[in-house]
Amino acid sequence: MKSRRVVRRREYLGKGWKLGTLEINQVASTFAAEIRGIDASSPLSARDLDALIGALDRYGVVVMPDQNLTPDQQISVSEQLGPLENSDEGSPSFRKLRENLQYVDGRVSEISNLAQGKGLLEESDVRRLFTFANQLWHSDSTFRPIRARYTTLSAVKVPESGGDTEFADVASSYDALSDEDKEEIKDLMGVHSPTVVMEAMGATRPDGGGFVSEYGTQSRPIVDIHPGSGRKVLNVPSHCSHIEGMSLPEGRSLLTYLREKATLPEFRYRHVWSLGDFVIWDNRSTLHRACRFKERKEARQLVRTVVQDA
Ligand SMILES: O=C(O)CCC(=O)C(=O)O
Repeated sequence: MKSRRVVRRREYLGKGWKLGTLEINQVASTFAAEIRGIDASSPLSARDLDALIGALDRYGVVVMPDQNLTPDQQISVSEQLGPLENSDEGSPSFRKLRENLQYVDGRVSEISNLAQGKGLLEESDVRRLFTFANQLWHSDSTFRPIRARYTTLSAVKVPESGGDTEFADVASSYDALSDEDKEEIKDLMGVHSPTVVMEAMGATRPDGGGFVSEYGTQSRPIVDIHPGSGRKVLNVPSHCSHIEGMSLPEGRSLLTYLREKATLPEFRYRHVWSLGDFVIWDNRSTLHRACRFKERKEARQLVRTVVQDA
């Protein structure tokens, strides 16, 4: 087997890079890459895994077209990246809401508007809430004690139009902040909770009550350092409800300002799904959101795993 040094040797192809056996083409101005030459349906060699993690450190979002993974294959490749979040071990009420639509294994879930993989969800189905809540910029599971390192999505059904996923590069957007802004936020801690997003959507539980976080809240730095790239990143997802030591309005005013800076159009990549696409993103260096589509008319089904930052 070739050494790690050989894997890391990069060859410029004119439009992209060849890294080991992988061909890597950046697809947005500051981040996000399409990777070819990898077969995610079989166990990745140490070399490909190393190159994939290197690409995630560098590009934040990695798109692998034409993979057509089964849920079991998706679980296997995800587990090569780290331990998986398991909805069977999540909080009981969110687990109920998130109830897997088709899969019984808690390591895999669906982003889907299909009931049991068949007809569209009833208009009153509470699971539709996730379709709406995911339209706010976020980073996965920052409100849980163990946040998400990577999320993977595999496209099983895609609508005729809309339903894209948009990503923002929060390392480059941090770099673009003024020195004054960087100084102001350098030591701040944000407080994360799942309920703030439900409140922002005006959502109530089926019984009409409000949402309560069974995870409590999590304090996380507003400016974090990405361990893979060493770059500073802006950690301001919509689940960040307020800032420690600031009044609610003052903290929310600053968070709104920073979220706008974090998601400026020049730091975005919009992924238009094709059947069989397999996309992995690093939640520590990106924000993401789902884009609207005609969810009362068309089916959209993406299979999802979450690799814990553990
Ligand atoms: O449905 C999408 O496009 C995004 C899904 C999402 O927000 C998530 O998996 O956390």
